[in-house]
Amino acid sequence: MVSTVRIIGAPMDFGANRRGVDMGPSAIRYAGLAEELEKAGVDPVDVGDLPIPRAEEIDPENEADGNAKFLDEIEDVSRRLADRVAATLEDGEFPLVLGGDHSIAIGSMHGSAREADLGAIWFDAHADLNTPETSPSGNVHGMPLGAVLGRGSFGEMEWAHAPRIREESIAYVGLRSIDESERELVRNSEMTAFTMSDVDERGMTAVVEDALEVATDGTDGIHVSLDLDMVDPKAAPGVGTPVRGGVTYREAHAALETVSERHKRDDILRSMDVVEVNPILDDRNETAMLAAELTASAFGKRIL
Ligand code: B3U
Ligand code: MN
Ligand code: MN
Repeated sequence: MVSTVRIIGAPMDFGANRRGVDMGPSAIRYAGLAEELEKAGVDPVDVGDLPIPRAEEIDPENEADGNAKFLDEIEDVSRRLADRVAATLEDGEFPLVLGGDHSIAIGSMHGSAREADLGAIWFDAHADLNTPETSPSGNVHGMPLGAVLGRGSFGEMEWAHAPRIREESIAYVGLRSIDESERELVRNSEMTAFTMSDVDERGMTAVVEDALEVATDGTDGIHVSLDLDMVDPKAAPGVGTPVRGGVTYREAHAALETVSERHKRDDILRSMDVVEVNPILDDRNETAMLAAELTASAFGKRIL
């Protein structure tokens, strides 16, 4: 089992509709991520942030890049992030990527799937399966799964299609906000979707155990993508796009603890990203603290 966790900051907000998530990596570090990981028994090594231009420095013309805003900038960051993640795995360390908006998952998943058949658990209120053709907003943070699954037309970023990620190896947990057009995409896909109704009916632990079955079946390992907006805004107010009716603080911990229990048994975790923390909207860094704590739970931190 990999014991060194390489923390890679990806302070990118080009994919989101609000400024602020670019400060996510700083806030999560300040909230004590490294200390939390040490409590979980792993060895964190922080390699700092990927250099990312500020939105203010970019020609506003670039924003309107067809129906995918800032696609050129996101393409460049994704390529560099994918290389970093792949190099981390080659060095025998675990890539933990801090966002940033959820478009960073394009780079982290692509890098993680270069040398492995990769399953994924997508903890999120949203399905993030749009493409430039279907997106109602043009925000690429609503499209990362579309990009890595090779759907739609991503132009220069078509390289992001990761053939070693199969739809049937992806499970959503926490869904509750899906665009009208996206609903059919999810229904017609091979992915497994556990919505908030499933969490209500069956409890978080059972749901995540099933999601783990989906993601580990026939794969070499899994990517965990943790969008903090999975959590209810009462416990995680500092996110780019809060959606009421999310999971509680306890359920969120149970979810990540269930991942780590399985990891302890079968060494399944390969890469992870923690995204959409927006310190501008947060309440005394509470959401960043939760992000740090949940990450530690994923790596095995327990109460006793
Ligand atoms: N599905 C919408 C909204 C959205 C997706 N992800 C977030 N928001 N964070 C869209 O714009 O694609
Ligand atoms: Mn998301
Ligand atoms: Mn989301």
